[in-house]
Amino acid sequence: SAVAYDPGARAGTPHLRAARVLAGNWTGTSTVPSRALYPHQWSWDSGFVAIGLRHLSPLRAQTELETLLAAQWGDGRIPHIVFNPSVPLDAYFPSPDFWRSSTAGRAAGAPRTVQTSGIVQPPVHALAAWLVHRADPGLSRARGFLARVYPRLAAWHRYLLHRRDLGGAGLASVIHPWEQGMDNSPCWDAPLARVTPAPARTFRRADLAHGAPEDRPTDLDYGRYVRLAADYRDRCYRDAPAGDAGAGADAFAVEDPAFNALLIASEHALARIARELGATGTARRARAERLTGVLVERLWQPEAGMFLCRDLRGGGPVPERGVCGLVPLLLPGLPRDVADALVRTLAGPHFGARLVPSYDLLGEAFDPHRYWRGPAWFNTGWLLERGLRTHGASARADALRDAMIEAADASGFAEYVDPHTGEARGATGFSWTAALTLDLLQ
Ligand code: 9YW
Repeated sequence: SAVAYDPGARAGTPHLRAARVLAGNWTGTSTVPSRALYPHQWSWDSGFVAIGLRHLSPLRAQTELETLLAAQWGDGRIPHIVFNPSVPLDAYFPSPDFWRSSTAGRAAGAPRTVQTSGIVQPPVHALAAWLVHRADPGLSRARGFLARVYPRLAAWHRYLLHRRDLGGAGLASVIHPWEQGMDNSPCWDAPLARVTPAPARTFRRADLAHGAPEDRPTDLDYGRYVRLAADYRDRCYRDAPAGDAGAGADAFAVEDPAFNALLIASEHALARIARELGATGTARRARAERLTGVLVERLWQPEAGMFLCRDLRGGGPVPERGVCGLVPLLLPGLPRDVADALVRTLAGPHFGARLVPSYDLLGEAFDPHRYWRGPAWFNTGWLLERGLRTHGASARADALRDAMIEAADASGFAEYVDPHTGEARGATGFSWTAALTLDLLQ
């Protein structure tokens, strides 16, 4: 039967509610992850936000990425936070006076006019730029979008593949849990245990003013995060040469499967961007394929049926199953047996909940409410949905997509949710939850 146009019913759609979240979190040049909890621009959040925003406004999606890239450092790094100068210093910790990018980051080429952090986040940006271009190629060409972002994205990948190849095998390492994006994952417990925490009286957390303490990292974790970041800053954000584990090197250095999978997926995207700009992209595609092989060689664990992190300082694989170990499913060039095993693991006892948990359901540290120690997050869910589709598991991809859309909308676009019940945790009105829901609705 014919359905009459009804603006009232339209107001009730998940699409409109998601769009409203993004409108509310838009500052004019970029999007804050959450008004209350995260009042600045975050690097990988902006990548995910742009992927959703392209369905509402390709121009705003391009602007989101351009604003982030304008804060890139001379050495190629894209900082994990770009600070909004009109937000009071005590609204978020660590604030610009902790990072001191324009002085401590001088040698590494930190920008003079904008304040940023000095660490990085997962490289989802080239993938986002390509998807944003595809949403409106005419506008993108008219604005020279890809031509302007390409050199910056290429420099970003160069930084990660050279300065961050601390293990010497070709993969990028993270030197702080915040760099990997899954802050308090149990994967970091062992590598972090070697770090002497900064005394609690030397810093003041801002997150507890907005979030329930039982949903957030502990004070002890925070002390260690602060120590690692302060040491890096005090070394003027210099990266140690590959293989150097000595006094000048980072206490924490981990090869993470999700970070590297995003780098490889983004390298594939850079190959497409290069082609669009008139080059062949062949060298980049070959590099992406070679790196996929290195990822499997270094981090694939057949007995676990998934990838595990490698702790460069403690030597060897970290025996914890984090969702990061499933994210390489995103890669088209994965060997068939590896992809099949990942699809099985996703449905098995360790990860088989309604929504994909951030950590092993059977793990000792599993907590369905605490941040990256169990709750389901929408960015990792989105990456896995894409991965399932890439490897032909479309019925599973559909089921995950439907469960995510339902949980995102019902939770008020929560930052993270209980993986069994979908109950909201952390902040609501969270940007990447809304953005990726929009993308899944297309
Ligand atoms: C923090 C902004 C960021 C995300 C991270 C997430 C959290 C920041 O929020 O970290 O202060 O702890 O873990 O992935 O980018 O949304």
